Amino acid sequence: STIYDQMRQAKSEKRKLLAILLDPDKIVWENLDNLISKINESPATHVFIGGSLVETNRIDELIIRLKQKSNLPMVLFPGNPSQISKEADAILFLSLISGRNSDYLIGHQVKAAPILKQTQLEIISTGYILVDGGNETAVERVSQTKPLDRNNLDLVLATAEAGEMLGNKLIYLEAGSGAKQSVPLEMIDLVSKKTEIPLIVGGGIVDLLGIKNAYDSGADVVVIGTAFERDFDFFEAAKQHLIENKQ
Ligand code: 1GP
Repeated sequence: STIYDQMRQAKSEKRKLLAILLDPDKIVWENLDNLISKINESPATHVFIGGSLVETNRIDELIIRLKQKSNLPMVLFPGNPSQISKEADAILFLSLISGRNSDYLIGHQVKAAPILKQTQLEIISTGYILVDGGNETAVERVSQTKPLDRNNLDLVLATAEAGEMLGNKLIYLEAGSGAKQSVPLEMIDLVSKKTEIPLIVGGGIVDLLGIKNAYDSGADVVVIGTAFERDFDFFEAAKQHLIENKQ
């Protein structure tokens, strides 16, 4: 079955999914084997690969190395068509539906389509919604779009509903990598209740409690980038943190 079918299945069984986001530019190559072991020891169910701007031309090599030692699905999460790699398993085919920059709504997708036709990649159409996380993040800067107001639940909901009606298979609520504030829990709750398709949430989630709260509010997939990038023992440390909180 496809990666998307597995996501649908997980959602229907209320099994929560966790993606580790790797920015190919931030890979310390000498340390890659260690990074992969830490991913394998973590509760991650998916690896997402990409970034708003990626300069390295070593994405293929990165994915080949990852696949040698990890069985997790490798999913591209590209900021632009140059980040397509045939070595991955699937691609989040994103449209930045919170913004009104036509390049990120349809322009890059038109450029990507003939390239994707030459690959076996599973294409997963994704309505990508940028929500204000309290600071200007790379997505906002690079896409030159304004995030949606984090208090405007109606607008975020209508955007997600439109994405679903347009045929998107996933909705991704994004506060931006390194966001000060992650996506509001009541927003996750509302969107998850009013749409049927799996919901991905990411940006600014830095501890296990943040992950748990997102799941409890209705996220099907949580994405962790910065917190893991800063500390490969994040998932160990996060578990510890939760135990300390209980005592
Ligand atoms: C960014 O949602 C992801 O696209 C992850 O964000 O780096 O803040 O975890 P963080």
